[in-house]
Amino acid sequence: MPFAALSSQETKPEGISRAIPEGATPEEIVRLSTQVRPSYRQIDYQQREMLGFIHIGMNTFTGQEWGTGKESPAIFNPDELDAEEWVRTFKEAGITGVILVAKHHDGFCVWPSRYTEHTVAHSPWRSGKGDLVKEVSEACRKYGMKLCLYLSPWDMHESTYGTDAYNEFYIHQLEELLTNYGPVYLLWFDGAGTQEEVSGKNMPFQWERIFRRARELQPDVLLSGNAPDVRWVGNEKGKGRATEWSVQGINETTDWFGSLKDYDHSLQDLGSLADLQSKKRLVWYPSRGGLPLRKGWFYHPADDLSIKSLSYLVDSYFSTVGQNSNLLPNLSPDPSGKIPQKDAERLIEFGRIIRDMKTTDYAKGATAIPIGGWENCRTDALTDGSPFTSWNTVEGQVQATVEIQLKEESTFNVVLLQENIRDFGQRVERFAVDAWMEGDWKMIAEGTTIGFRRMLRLSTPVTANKLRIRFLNARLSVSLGNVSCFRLEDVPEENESLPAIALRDVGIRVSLQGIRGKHMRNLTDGDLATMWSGRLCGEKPAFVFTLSQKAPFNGIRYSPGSLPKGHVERYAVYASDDGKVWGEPLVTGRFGNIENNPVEQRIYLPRTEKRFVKLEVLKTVADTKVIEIAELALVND
Ligand code: FUL
Repeated sequence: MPFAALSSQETKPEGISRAIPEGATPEEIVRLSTQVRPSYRQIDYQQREMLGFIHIGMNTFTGQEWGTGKESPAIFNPDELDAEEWVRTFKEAGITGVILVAKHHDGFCVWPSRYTEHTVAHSPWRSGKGDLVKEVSEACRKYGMKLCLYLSPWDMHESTYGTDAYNEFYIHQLEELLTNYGPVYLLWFDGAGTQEEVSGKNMPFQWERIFRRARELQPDVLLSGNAPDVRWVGNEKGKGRATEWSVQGINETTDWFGSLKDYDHSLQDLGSLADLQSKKRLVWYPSRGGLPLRKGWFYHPADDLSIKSLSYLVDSYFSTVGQNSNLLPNLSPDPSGKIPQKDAERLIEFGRIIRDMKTTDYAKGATAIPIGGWENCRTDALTDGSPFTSWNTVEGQVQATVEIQLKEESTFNVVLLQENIRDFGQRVERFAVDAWMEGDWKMIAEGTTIGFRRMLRLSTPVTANKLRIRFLNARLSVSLGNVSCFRLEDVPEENESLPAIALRDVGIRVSLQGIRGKHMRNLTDGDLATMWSGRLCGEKPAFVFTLSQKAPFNGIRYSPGSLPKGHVERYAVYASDDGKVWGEPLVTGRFGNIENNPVEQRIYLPRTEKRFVKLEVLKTVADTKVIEIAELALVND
């Protein structure tokens, strides 16, 4: 798919947003929503489909997903790190840019920031002379890849975090990143910890000032995350929405918004008319979904056997990229700095499957025949591969049909539809696709929104020489920019994730203390599909493992349930010989990022031999009383 040549437009159009006047009727809101447009940055970004993520930092060396800010830079030493190898891996996978975590929530900087001691300059890596942002930026330049940087707003190490002064500190760091390493394509302002409930601090972020400074230094930079250009799709599983609007409603009055109020990223109907009616402003705000190839974002050896399968990656591609979103696959270098070979191979193979799919567009050069209400019907506009040459219907005409006469009979299993978002915004609300088979039209797919890109993956390949697209409803009028047909190869179904392995040859009973619960068997039956649910009701709520005999163990595995917030967040683990005297905890900790990425968690314990083990719940996500657990196991592995 060719990128829109920005230079051919001569100017770089900024986006268009619209205020919703008080008392606006649904018709007025619909009309206003069709006037909203993406900026040139967003158009470029939406065309890119995917950017690669790289997470390496303190957590790589401590086995955590979120650190504490108290880690010592002395543990950071990825001595075999080769940034070119990382960048080449993404490039081979067909990805055009890399997002490097320059600073994660623990505050450790992988470049030698002048504003804190908590950096690579105080680590043994490259004898304290290393600069990972520089190495990655040079590798990106060499391979023609876009450099993107993640500067976590939440900083657990910096003492000014929670005060006005932190804005200064944060802007200084941003200035370092935007002035020393060449063009930065995207800045990532992660939302985690910017809320008081999570970080324990009410940080008065001056978002507008932060964003304006970034743009002053680099006018082309995209602001993603807790920021106005690109939003979070609402999960970290690489899952998109079947109905995905890039036109979104917000309650903020500025276009430089950081934290959004009254905006729930997890809702399925974001951008629907019902949702827009409760909002004050309409903005172009496309989504993106992250996808760690492993369970978490950072490398943990225990996850070596549970890398996402090829079919999972391909499904995620269609769920996000195929549904008007973008996908960000993540690689996790190990403590040596190398990307584990299996992870690299998996990503490259996934990229090959997608690239091969796109090599032949069976609709390229086909003839399009308008039926009902269309304007600008240049015959090749819909099948020239570009979404920016398009047909549209007259205002008020929200139904229309187009027939696509392929050059020859072809077999395909993916149909790509694109609206011309640059010139018409997003409009289509419902459509169906038919193929001419055995002398008749047969419906092969249907859907709601299209937006920049909607890919319909058919369950079985279709052989036809004619397609028909019926637009059944739209906001004000229909616009269509491109139709393509592809053939996706069969992707083997596989699932490598292992069920939790409990202690062998030792009977273990789990009992509850200060918790009321149902379906105890579901907690330990080895089946992730059956849930235990319970309610915290007493002081020091805990799960107690009683072993039939004293036995060695070195960890606890915990697979959270499916309730959005019903997860354990902070814990302490105790061991005892008699189940009465518990002493000091073996460990205390936090399941970092469990709310947004509720995958199996692992508590590492010093190898211990006792008969009783207690997992005390110190805090749940959002302090909820109700929790749900798929599996809980004491392990020795
Ligand atoms: C989240 C963070 O909390 C995770 O650790 C990770 O960096 C992910 C990309 O964003 O919000």
